[in-house]
Amino acid sequence: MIEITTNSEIKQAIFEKKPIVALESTIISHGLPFPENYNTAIALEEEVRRQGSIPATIAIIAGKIKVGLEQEDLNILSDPKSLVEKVSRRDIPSVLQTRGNGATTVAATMIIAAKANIPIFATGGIGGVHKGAETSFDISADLQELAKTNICVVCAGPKAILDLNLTMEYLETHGVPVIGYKTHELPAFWSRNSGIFGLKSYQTASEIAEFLSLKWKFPLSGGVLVTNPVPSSNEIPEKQVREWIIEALEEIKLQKIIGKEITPFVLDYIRIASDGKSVSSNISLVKNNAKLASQIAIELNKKD
Ligand code: PSU
Ligand code: MN
Repeated sequence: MIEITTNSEIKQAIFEKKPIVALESTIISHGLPFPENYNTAIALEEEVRRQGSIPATIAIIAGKIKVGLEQEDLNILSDPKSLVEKVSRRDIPSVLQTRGNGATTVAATMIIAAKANIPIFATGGIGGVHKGAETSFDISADLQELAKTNICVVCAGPKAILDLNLTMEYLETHGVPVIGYKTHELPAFWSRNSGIFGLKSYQTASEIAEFLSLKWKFPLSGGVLVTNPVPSSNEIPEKQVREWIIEALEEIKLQKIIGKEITPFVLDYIRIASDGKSVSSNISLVKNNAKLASQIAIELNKKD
């Protein structure tokens, strides 16, 4: 087996059975611009601690799978000059082989968190079924991972650039529960509304922890998606985002952008189109998710 490198704080937290929250790194290297990406990575760890859990940011650094990063690792991941690959499930062996640096997506972070026995994970927005997937077949590996890996992913909904209805259908087919925190309506990343209703809704972290505990105790394998709407003060209304998304998707066709480059390109396009508003919104929602994830980790820790 290939060893996972945990820092002393995470080792001790695992030993003492303290609540831990996994955090991903694609958002640092490919989701946010510099220097906001570095500041956000630090702020997320602080937010997890403030609520009482220990943060474990996950990445591959110089070919080592790391759970819990050092300052120097965060410097590498956030510096646009370092060559950091976007690493999903299929890319893990090649970054190990080249001893490269890899920023892990939701899918890859789930895999590593599960191996490290960390069941709660916070991100911004998950990948999903892209618009036009009936011809492009572009469906994020995040969804397959949710289908099979026992991790609770706390997010602000699937990224609004996706086909949200098809994403929900896909999750239903694969038996992935989607929980709304204080909402029955699926949140849409930068926006609180999507027009898609019918989520199982809970008001407290403790009820969510109970749901997780029952699912895994049964045991039913697979992930759970907790969706937590972006705070109202940093929301971009759905109507406003729609135009930018249409433009961005036309641009990817023109520039023939494909595969794993699509999501980072669209996020960056919308950053420029929104005059940075999408970045403040993204930072706010991911912090909000780190907070809820920390509370869920504490509650889950109380269960046997
Ligand atoms: N959340 C954010 N920003 C991001 C991501 C999530 O706020 O950049 C990343 C996650 O790592 C997710 C990835 O797994 O985007 C989805 O990429 P793709 O659509 O290529 O699967
Ligand atoms: Mn894709």
